[in-house]
Amino acid sequence: QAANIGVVGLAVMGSNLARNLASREGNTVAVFNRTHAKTEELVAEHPEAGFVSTASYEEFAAALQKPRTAIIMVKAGGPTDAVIDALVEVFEPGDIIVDGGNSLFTDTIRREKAVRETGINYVGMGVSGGEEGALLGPSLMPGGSDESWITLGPILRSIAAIAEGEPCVTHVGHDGAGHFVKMVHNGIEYADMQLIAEAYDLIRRGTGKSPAEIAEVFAEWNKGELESYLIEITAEVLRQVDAATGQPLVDVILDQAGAKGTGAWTVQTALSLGTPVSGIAEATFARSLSSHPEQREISRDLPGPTEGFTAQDPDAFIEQVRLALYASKIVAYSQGFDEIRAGAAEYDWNIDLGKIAAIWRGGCIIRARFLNRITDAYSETPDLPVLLTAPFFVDVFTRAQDAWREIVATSAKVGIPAPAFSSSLAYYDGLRAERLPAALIQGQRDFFGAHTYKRIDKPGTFHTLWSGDRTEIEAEDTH
Ligand code: NBP
Repeated sequence: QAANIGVVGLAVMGSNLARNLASREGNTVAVFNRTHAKTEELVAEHPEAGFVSTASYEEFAAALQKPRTAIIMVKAGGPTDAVIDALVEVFEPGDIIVDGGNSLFTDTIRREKAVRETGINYVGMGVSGGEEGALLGPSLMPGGSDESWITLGPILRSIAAIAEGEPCVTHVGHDGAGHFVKMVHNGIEYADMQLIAEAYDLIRRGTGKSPAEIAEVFAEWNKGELESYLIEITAEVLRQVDAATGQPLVDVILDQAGAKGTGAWTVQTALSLGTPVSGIAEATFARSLSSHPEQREISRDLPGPTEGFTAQDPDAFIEQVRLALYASKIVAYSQGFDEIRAGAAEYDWNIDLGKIAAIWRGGCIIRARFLNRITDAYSETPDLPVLLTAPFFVDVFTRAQDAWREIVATSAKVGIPAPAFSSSLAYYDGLRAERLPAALIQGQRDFFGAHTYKRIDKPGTFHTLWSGDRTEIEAEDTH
């Protein structure tokens, strides 16, 4: 029986995605894994899936209907290149190769270009939702050509998560657009997690509540405007008791956060695009800081504030933290969407930002109620230059204003690190400022490097003769 779709790479993500595909009406799924025993194991464990088992790339290609469509789910980097090279050998023009791994978008741009020359379509696709998402419904962010979307669209729609009746998938844009958007998704995820962690830390230190009690706070928050998967699982984690010690699990987990690199990619890319994703950067660096025990050890006795901290009115304090979290979260998402906007301009992708927020409402890690507001904001003003200026968000900032400032001030005063809260507020105030001290920086740059400056009162580019008589001359624009 010919298969209409194939999966290469049957580790946890690939086998779950293959099972998801097989469970949908009309799909027959061919499967292949470099180590054939894994293919046999999967096929034996899931007879209901009706998999077509293949033992070589040739057999895999022969099992697929034309145009052949294969989704690769292997380790990013060299392994993905190896599989692409093998598939290009056995596929024909018009066939479609989809990379569902966590590839860096610039690799995807390179691969798309190379594969396109053979006449085969290449699609880089971001997949979010982890193992469970892959099995039950992920959020899917495919890039690639319009032609491949015609074949892929219906298949992907059938396996994606559903949010408010809509499948969480859209054709994001050409070549690397899908992996770019997935990368920023992960960056936003870093920021969101860090903000939640800071909120937890402030509440714990400020009120002395136990993790189980704070779990109730998060569970309560999850019923309101902060409702999201990450808030929900935070309550679950805080509630968990360690079987071995009887302690809250969060107290026996080593406080050194790991990272697989997508946060760093988001920040590195933002730096080259000149997009200030300060919340994502702080979140990424906060993980790095936590992971240097030797530096933390030697720094433990550095001077800090003399007085301890207890919130006078714990309930009021918790509400302030909630508002600060919401306002900072809006900043983080606004920054992430700014990076997507800048990436789309740089790489010539036509990305519908409102649609991106819509496909993140289900399946993925940052799924949240408030993503609807982002979709609304972009449908009202598709070319909105700064997402957080949309009326709905302005209302939140109006409400959260005092609490946000109070929490950032308190954290600084009492010595509780809240880098994502405070950098989000600084970004917000930077945007609001009528005049920025950037003018002084331009003056300094002109002083030591003759980098020139522009004036507010007339066009042109100017330089002051700092080491001469300090008169101003018109100069060539050197930025
Ligand atoms: P892994 O990332 O652990 O990759 C294991 C798979 O890669 C196995 O099937 C392995 O085959 C295959 N492979 C390797 Br390694 N080198 C190969 C080569 N040279 N040729 C052919 N196959 C090769 O699997 P995963 O955790 O299922 O993730 C798959 C992809 O999905 C990754 O890119 C990951 O970043 C991405 N992703 C993961 C998640 C998640 O939550 N885990 C979420 C979203 C995306 P073998 O059996 O022969 O060794």
